[in-house]
This record gives sequence, C-alpha cells and structure tokens, in this order.
Amino acid sequence: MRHTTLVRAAACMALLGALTACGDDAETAAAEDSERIVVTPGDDEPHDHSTHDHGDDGHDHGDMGDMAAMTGDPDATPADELPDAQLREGEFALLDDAPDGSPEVSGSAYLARTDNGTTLSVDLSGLEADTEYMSHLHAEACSPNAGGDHFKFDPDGSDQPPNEVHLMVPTDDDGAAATTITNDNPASEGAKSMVLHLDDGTKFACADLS
Ligand SMILES: [Cu+2]
Repeated sequence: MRHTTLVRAAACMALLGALTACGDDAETAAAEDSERIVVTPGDDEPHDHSTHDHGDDGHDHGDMGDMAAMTGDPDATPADELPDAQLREGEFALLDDAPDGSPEVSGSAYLARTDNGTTLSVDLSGLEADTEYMSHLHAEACSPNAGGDHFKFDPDGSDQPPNEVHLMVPTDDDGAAATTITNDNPASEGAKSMVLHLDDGTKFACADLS
C-alpha cells in the first residue's frame, strides 16, 4: 500500500502540478502507473488494484482535464472593460459552511457576454499568497446551495472546458489576484455564480452574478 500511495501521490503531482485535488482521471492514471512501476522483486503478493481506497472525498472538482483550457490571462482586457458587452458582476463572500481558516477573500467577479463569446474576470484580495485557487462558473446562486453544480453551455455535454468555464486563479505575494478567461460561446445566461475552491476542492467563497 505504501508504494502505491507514493506512486499515486507522485502521479498526482506530475499530472496536476499540485494545483488541486486528484480526481478520477488522476487516480485511474496513477493506478495504471502503479501497475507498471510497483514491481518489487520478491513481492509475491499480487497487488489487487481494484480494492485500493483512492481517497475519493466526494467533491466533483478533481477532474482536471486540459490545464491550458483553464489558465487565465492576467493581461487580457477584463470583462468589465470590454466594449459592447452585457456585463454581470458580483462580490465574493465566504460561504456559510466554508471550512475554518478559509481565506477572508474579498473582491469581484465579472461576466461579460459579447457577440463573440463569454469573458470571465476576477479581481481578488485576501487570499493566501503565492498559491493558486480553482474557480468555476456555477449554475445556481450562492445561496442556498453554494452555487450548485458547474454551469455547462450544453447541459448534456462534457464537464470540462470549453463546455464549462474553469479558471485557475494565481495569487501574488500579497494574496491578490486578477485574471481573465474567455470562452467562444456567448450563451452563458445560465451561469449564476462563480465559486472559489480550496485546494482539496471544497467550496469556500462565492459571488452571485447579477
Ligand atoms: Cu466550482
């Protein structure tokens, strides 16, 4: 088990750059890695990979997909400065059930719809310095259901970008962050909130988009 755990951790680091929790894809990949790597001479007990506890913590944000599709551009024109856009915005607040010790984030989310697509920007402070937070557009308001599930452009489509909007938010050495991501699809009316996650995937802060 110890080998497997180490291999899994290493695979998670390699796959995710320690950016967020490992999900099903990472676990599957790690399990495959462990089949190849953990071949210990004299280890005559075959590993049964079907029974390992992969530590699923129940959240649904571990499936990382394509990192490039969720990397924002701090230098892009922010959503609230785009011309001819339909703009919604909201202020971040801690969720009622945010874990103790969650950063006291403050700041705004901006969602702009243009003829050409949807642009999402955040301008945040009060976060941990020099780290990264995963965020998404969510399909419900911040209350009572903490944003509910991820917003999907096609409700029957993929749970990865570009069918969802995922944005990695890197902070500076003061714990501030400002970044922007654009999606080619303008049909983002159904996005009701933006949710920030801790690195284990837990939701901790939310901004209603109105
Ligand atoms: Cu989310």
